[in-house]
Amino acid sequence: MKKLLLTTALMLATTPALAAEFTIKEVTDYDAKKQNFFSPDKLTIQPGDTVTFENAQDEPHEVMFISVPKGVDEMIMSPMHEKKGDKFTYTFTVPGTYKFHCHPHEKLGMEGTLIVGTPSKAGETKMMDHHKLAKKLEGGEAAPAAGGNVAATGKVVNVDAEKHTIKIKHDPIKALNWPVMTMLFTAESGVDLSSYKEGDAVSFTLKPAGKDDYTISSMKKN
Ligand SMILES: [Cu+2]
Repeated sequence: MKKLLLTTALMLATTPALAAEFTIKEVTDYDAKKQNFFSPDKLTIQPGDTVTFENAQDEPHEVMFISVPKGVDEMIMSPMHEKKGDKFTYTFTVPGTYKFHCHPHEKLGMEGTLIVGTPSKAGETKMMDHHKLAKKLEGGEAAPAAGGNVAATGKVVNVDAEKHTIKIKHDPIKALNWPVMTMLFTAESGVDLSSYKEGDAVSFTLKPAGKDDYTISSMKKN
């Protein structure tokens, strides 16, 4: 056995490394502290390796590379992953540091880092103007930066009045670049959730709460 291991080690040392394949899952977990995340959100691979981004459930996610090594001359971006199992595969050849996020969940902190070979040093990466590109692809107007409150509509999925949380399948929210998503929101203490139930059509206001979060500051039935 020892001899076999040694032989294998020698083979690895003398033959070029085979390209490896990795998977990063796009996860929505309403019980997690951060509801939308990449798993893993940090990964180191070698040049020539392939990464598949795969949706773990039927919630929409979309991978966009926002910062890449200067030698990369194309936009690395997946189509919208609407369904469980939707995936996007890319082979990384240029060494350095790559940062990516999920476009719909950008403002909710769904992001990750990929190192190919060795990390980039300061000044060796460039930002990708993905918002301009997304605008082109969607053929619409760029959404205004969401500095303040945002009006939204949707349908109630379920309510936990005691915890002050409500799960809503919201309509597209242009101001945040959000497609239809089912999301768990916390309501401010002044919002009484006890009168809402599954299936209610609602209008509500989202208020920025910290870097990656929004709370419901007002709500009414339609
Ligand atoms: Cu996402």
